[in-house]
Amino acid sequence: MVIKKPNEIKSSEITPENVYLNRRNFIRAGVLAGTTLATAGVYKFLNPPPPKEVKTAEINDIVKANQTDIISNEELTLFADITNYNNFYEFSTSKTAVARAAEDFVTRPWTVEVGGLVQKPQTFGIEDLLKFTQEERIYRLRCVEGWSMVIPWVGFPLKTLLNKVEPLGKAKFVAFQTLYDPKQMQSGLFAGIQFPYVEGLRFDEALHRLTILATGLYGKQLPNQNGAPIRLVVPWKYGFKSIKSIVKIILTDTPPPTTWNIAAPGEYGFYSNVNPNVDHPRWSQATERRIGEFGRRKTLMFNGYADEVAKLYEGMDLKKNF
Ligand SMILES: Nc1nc2c(c(=O)[nH]1)N[C@H]1C(S)=C(S)[C@@H](COP(=O)(O)O)O[C@H]1N2
Ligand SMILES: [Mo]
Repeated sequence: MVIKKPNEIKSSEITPENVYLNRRNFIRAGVLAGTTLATAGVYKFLNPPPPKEVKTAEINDIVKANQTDIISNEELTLFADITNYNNFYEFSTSKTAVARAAEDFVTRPWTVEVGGLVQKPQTFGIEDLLKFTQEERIYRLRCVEGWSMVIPWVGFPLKTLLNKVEPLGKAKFVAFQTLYDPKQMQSGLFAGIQFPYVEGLRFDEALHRLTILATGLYGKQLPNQNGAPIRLVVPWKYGFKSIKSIVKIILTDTPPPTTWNIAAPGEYGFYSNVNPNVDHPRWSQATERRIGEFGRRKTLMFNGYADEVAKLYEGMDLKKNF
């Protein structure tokens, strides 16, 4: 397929809401024909809230180099799906409800504190971080729940930011934290996980070229439901490592706590690399449903990025370090 630069994508191509709606109706008809079950859960599934149309600023004026790094040549997931099927537990535990629940989330002013084991701790304003934004990266995002998308992120390597604060030699890990504002994030008390949401990477994973801080997608500034104004993307790991709406990045010498590991240590480890050979204790990880497709596809080792990242884990038992 031809990958277009963000400024070549017409809004009619990236918001094909009618296509999205028609497909939903098609699924609905198929399921109705195939079942007589009419539980409340099924009813809810068949009648998701209508997709929310997202209006967000173009990012073109701050994309300097405007280069596209095609790391997946598969068909892009529709903008309407990327922005209406989300995991963001602070706002809602229902994937189709996040877009509306996050509609009024305030992301300006916004700062990200970067510190810990560094020479020059610094707090960055979002305007400065947007200036680092350089390129579009087309990555697969694979959720631990067995679905995936192909998303044209706009962002910059995490390494760019880490270099600015001059990491000390003893830095071995990087800890990340999401904003937690219970006034704005109303699902927090009922979500069943601890907030603020925290995540972590080993330092070499954080410095890897595939690891980016995303400030946009499809050439537009990041929609609230996708983690505005800045979120991590680590494409070879399950989606929950890609922490949203970051306010703090701290370099440490010990492994940082991670939200899903705290919630269920037997189910979610520190590494959480996409691995079709290691099942989740309650379900297989061998296949996935690509959002927008029928049927399932085989999950690839490291989500298809093995050539670039397998060497980070040489000599490690990935069944133990899941
Ligand atoms: N703060 C925060 N970050 C989060 C989550 C969350 O609930 N809270 N969910 C994670 C999970 S499980 C996934 S699959 C991805 C989903 O990103 P998307 O909605 O942009 O596709 O965000 C991740 N980052
Ligand atoms: Mo996920």
